[in-house]
Amino acid sequence: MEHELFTSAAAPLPLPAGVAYLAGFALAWEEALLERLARISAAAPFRHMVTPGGRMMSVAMTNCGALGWISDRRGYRYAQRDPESGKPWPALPAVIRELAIAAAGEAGYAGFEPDACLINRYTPGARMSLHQDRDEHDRAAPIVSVSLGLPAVFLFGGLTRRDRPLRLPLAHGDVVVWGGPARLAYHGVAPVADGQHPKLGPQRINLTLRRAGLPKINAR
Ligand code: MD6
Ligand code: FE
Repeated sequence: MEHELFTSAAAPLPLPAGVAYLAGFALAWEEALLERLARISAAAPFRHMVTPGGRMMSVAMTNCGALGWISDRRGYRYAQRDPESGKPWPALPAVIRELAIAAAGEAGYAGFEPDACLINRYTPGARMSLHQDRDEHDRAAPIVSVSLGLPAVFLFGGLTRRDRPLRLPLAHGDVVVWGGPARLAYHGVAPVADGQHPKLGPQRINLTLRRAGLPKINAR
């Protein structure tokens, strides 16, 4: 895969084309984000979903926005309702939408309009194995990834599972935007190390904002 030097002074590594690392970009929204996260997780609590193969994920998840990403024995997909409650997901708060649009614009993706926000909660030891994000109907749109709480190492490889992943440390407030030629790159999160974050305690929260487009036909 091609590499280019990213322009941020804080970028720790050369990143694949299509990926932008915006160090601390979400810090200006921190207070509002934490308040909205508390409301969302009260309405749609974090839960450990099961993979189609039957394994319980170590990451706990919830969603806000018109569409939410879910996994169960039937597969991975976007759904308009929380399967636990049968209710629509909590609305995407304006501040989260605005943060995502600003970050996408900063990264060169004008006109981003997210319709899905997956919220991942990692406690120490939780991880996400290498995967591609392929459940979105709209793959022209980028993905905006906001990290809060404990630091983590984001792994990103290339377009095949065999490409050895780069290791990008992500801290509270960092934003990664991901699209174009990197849209289908394999990526994951290394096991989160023990620790305490002053605002969030022993957890890492990641928001991934996407334009999922129409839910798949089998969505409920
Ligand atoms: C996470 N993120 O950081 C997991 N996918 O918790 C993802 O899987 C992800 O952060 C696509 C683009 C950005 C991401
Ligand atoms: Fe992903």
